[in-house]
Amino acid sequence: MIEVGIVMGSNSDWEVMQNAARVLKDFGIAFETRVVSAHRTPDLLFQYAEEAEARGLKAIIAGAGGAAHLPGMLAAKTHVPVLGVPVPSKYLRGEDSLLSIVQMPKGIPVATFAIGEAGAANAGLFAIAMLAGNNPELATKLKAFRKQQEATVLAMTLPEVN
Ligand code: RP5
Repeated sequence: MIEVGIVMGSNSDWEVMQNAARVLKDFGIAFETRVVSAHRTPDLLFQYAEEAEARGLKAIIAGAGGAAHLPGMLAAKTHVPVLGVPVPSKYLRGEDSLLSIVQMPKGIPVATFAIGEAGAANAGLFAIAMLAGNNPELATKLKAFRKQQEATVLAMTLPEVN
């Protein structure tokens, strides 16, 4: 059963959002990817959000750029947790996306991540952490991932100064 939905406002967001998909795939999570535009396909947005809980989704990772209403509107229409990823925009480098996603009114939360690739990857990891609460095997994988990161940093060296 699909546990996580990854949605984005345009296929132009894929370069960033594929980082969430990559993380979920590496951890063996069943996920789906969809283009759902808040402004251009609002009916589809409502349908996706309204069906999410009954379809068994445990989290929705939503990425959008510019006037990024997709995560907030999804959150308005479903109780499934929404993880918002600000996609870098052409003119304002994603600061518009970030502010559009993070400044939700009290009562309708969207967990907001960093602009771009790191945000997409971290949204994937955050969804995994949510699922790991009920899945000991997944929790073990997450701990191993953290240990691997730790080992990588501990093995880092710096050049000598001549
Ligand atoms: C937003 O507008 C999308 O999320 C995308 O980041 C941005 C540009 O969309 P395209 O013009 O590339 O389709 O809705």
